[in-house]
Amino acid sequence: MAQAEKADSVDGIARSRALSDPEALQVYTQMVLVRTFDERIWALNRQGKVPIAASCQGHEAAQLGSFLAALHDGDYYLFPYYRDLAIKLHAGISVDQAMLSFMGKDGDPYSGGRQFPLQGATPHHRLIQTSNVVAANLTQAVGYALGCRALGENTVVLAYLGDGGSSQGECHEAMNFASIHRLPVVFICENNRYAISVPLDLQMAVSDVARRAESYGFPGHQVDGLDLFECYRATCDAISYARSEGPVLLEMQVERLMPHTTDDDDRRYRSAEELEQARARDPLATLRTYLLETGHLTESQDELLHTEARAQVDRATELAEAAAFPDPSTFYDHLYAG
Ligand SMILES: Cc1ncc(C[n+]2csc(CCOP(=O)(O)OP(=O)(O)O)c2C)c(N)n1
Ligand SMILES: [Mg+2]
Repeated sequence: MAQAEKADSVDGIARSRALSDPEALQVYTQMVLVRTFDERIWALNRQGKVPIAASCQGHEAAQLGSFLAALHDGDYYLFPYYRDLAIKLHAGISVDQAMLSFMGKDGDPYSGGRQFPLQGATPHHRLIQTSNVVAANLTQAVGYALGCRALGENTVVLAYLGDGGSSQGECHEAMNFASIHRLPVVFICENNRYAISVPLDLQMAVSDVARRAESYGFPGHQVDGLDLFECYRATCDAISYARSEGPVLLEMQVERLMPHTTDDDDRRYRSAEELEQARARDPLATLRTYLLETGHLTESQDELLHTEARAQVDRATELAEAAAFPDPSTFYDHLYAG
């Protein structure tokens, strides 16, 4: 893992500080919790208790590395997309709340069990994801950045998308507009090389997503999205750049370790060998090895972390299973102003 002194970062962008090893251990702890939760909702889906889920397995380093850079910066706003479970769980949504949302229970803090899990806005977490319409969050993110500027605020906006999202019309509009007005937006593309079953070469005729930025007049950079330290560093740099110069695109190259959603069967379009190779690059396992090898984690500490994460997710599962579904008499609530 390339934590320490890498060559100067992306061209034209000042270098910022690296994530320390103790901080990486904290992120690892959070990653273990996210992975335990992610695996649980998948199992609960197979038991008929969670209607649908999109896994973030393989995307965790990109999501948490970028989020942490924003958190350390302090003045940020997040427009994630449906796969950004790790961001949402780190940004302030508790495991208990998330489980209520995935089971569609009344206590779901977003929509009271009416919408796709964890979809909505929690301004106190500086987080908005109002729908699963691919790339719709990007125009909203850019609009938000423009609003901040109008109010004289210095907020930087992180707008997340997938590789498929980069081929969407709204992505073009958002990037074009952000560039014309030099808005402080960091576009973070989690490139897992699939849009559901459609591979990258059928989505676009250019070799990489980062190159798209050039046509809008701002920089685009490829980042090893499986390397937490690189994701953190690249996002720190991108945030500084966005504040002083305008938008920037980071293409974080990740692996999707699960099917598109719980409704998908990826064996129809992805070979077992390909999946095996992706699994060998699992960012959680890579970070674990790094922490063990550098003496920041022991096997027994690691076991304890997993036991604690399981206990937390077990408790959330029990709570959510015992919780009530929305009362049918509230069906029309929040739809029409009274
Ligand atoms: C505008 C729009 N078109 C189609 C869909 C259906 N859809 C949902 S997810 C998805 C694929 C998106 O792939 P990508 O952006 O690469 O994100 P990933 O799921 O791989 O993280 C599609 C086509 C949608 N939700 N919105
Ligand atoms: Mg994709």
